[in-house]
Amino acid sequence: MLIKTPKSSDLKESEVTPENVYLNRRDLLKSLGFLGAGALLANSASANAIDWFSQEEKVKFKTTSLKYQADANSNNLSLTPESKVTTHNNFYEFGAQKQQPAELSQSFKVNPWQLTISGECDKPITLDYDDLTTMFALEERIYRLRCVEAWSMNIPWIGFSLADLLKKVSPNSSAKYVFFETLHDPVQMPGQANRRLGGGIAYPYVEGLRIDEAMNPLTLMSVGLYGKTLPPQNGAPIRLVVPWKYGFKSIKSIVSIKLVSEQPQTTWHKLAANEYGFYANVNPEHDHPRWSQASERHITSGGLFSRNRINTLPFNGYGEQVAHLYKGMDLRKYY
Ligand SMILES: Nc1nc2c(c(=O)[nH]1)N[C@H]1C(S)=C(S)[C@@H](COP(=O)(O)O)O[C@H]1N2
Ligand SMILES: [Mo]
Repeated sequence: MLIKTPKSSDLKESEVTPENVYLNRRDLLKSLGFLGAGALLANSASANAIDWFSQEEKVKFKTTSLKYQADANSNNLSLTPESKVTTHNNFYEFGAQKQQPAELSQSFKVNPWQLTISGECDKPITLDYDDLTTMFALEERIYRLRCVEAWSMNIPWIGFSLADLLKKVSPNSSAKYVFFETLHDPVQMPGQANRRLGGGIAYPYVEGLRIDEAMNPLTLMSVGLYGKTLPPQNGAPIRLVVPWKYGFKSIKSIVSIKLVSEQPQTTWHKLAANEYGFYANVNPEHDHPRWSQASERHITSGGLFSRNRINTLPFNGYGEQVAHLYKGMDLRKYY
């Protein structure tokens, strides 16, 4: 990583680094207060930033291939290319801009890892890193992912049903909801240490589902995508994928799953209850207060900014499998 005033003989950084990466680094430095109007990185704080970046470039995160069976579950959209799935992310723990998670998460440590399943159940367990990919038969599921910001992708995930995991701990009759927590580690997750970088949300990131939503066969615990273990920016080593809900429900890098009796607090709802509900079912008829949810920019192959606008489907196209969960509920009230 070169940040210096170029001599005319030197290559400019913009000539050796892809533009999106280059711009992104500048944005990050700016957001950390390192890039002023004139002087570039002349003090010791900025020297640390340089160390941090060169460190980060030495440690490249490695994915390994996973054995899985393909599931019948498919849809008629083409896949979003892997290069987009892994570079356009929302993972505020590693920065609130789309390219930052891929940039700033590459030295994230996922092994050892512990995932505890506890609360209202008879047999709580803690899974280690190896358990995550060996305890259950892995399946490939191609699911649409619809972000509340009105962009979408179509992603080949690998994982197992959350229901299989929950059955292992024998939930008791008080288990009405499931509460999920992301790792809290400000040393590894710069967005948790820096409010500006982390988008001003409270950490750890938390999410929740009603127990019947959690037990629905579509609800996936994902450990991989595109035939390999998850890269950190997509939520390694294990994340939730709930395809009929807005993407923010699909919490990443989970360390705790707790069966609880009351509806739990969730990160985005806490931040802006009028904009983000607990249910967050994809619903083209219920607009976000600041924008329409009737259509979405579907991210496909082509240049980074080549996107198709498609109509958003109720329950993101999974109504047949999940609409019955909400029978009799006013989905405008329970948004
Ligand atoms: N811990 C955590 N989980 C998270 C987020 C986050 O910022 N932190 N962002 C959510 C949002 S808004 C979306 S759209 C999806 C994006 O998943 P992807 O980056 O794998 O496409 O992750 C969700 N899970
Ligand atoms: Mo999102």
